[in-house]
Amino acid sequence: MWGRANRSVCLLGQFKLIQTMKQEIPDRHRFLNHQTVLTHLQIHTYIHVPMKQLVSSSMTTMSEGEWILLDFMPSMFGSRVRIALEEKGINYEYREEDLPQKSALLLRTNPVHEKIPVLIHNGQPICESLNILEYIDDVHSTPHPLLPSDAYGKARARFWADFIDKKLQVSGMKVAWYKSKQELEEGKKEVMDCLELLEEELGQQPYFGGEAFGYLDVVLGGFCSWFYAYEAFGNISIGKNCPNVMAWAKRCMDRPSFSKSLMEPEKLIDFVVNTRKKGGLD
Ligand SMILES: N[C@@H](CCC(=O)N[C@@H](CS)C(=O)NCC(=O)O)C(=O)O
Repeated sequence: MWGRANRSVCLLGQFKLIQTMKQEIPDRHRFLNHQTVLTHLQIHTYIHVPMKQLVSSSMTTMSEGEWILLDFMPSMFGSRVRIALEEKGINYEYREEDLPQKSALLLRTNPVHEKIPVLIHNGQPICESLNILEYIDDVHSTPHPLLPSDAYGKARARFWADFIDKKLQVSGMKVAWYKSKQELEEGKKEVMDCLELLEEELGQQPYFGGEAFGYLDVVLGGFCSWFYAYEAFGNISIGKNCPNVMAWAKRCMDRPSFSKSLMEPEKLIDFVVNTRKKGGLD
């Protein structure tokens, strides 16, 4: 069976509201063939484009076409992909997944993890949100690249992105989905520790990369509405110890790419309250 091993870090995976039998993935071969067929089709299309035109418009050609996002609205991982697509001005089709009953398309396009977000560009699936952000940046460098152009800047941005996913996200899960008072207390402390480190990294700059909005702003941007949920459930004030991070979040949330992409904080808090109730946590 595919994807059994990697199910620990997920938004809803902590408590299964509805236990559904996971489907076997009998059609992994079909998935691979599907990719192969598309590749052949694309090659076929390309050889009919005159070489001069192909070279001059190669950047545009790569980013054009059909973009489909398999997603789940409260997800910080999905949110960051939506923000990136909006920042780049890419039109895409949003498809909300029912996570307890994942679509056949999700299971087929992400057979390893069976998780959202999956971005499907011209039939080719890209999985894992950080990987998706880099793909978007690679094929659509306009209006400006998200990742810094220098090697050190890139390495630093990727380090903090990894920290956000391995530390902040995991600690935040404890605050939102705690099963005991002890877990909540632990989560609160860890969230604040993580944010204090990010406060130092941000310093007085408007954005993590400096004056310009970039990659790390997108990565952490997916958490902006969750900050309010952490405050509500943890009874903490992020702005008290991390005023720059909170001001950064507000600055980002004023951007159209954020208002179009993020679930509003009040709705997200309602979602957590209701899901906790349904899951018997409260
Ligand atoms: N590392 C992944 C994490 C994605 C993830 O955890 N997605 C969750 C929703 S937030 C999911 O699809 N969970 C379904 C499951 O675990 O069954 C990424 O960055 O894309």
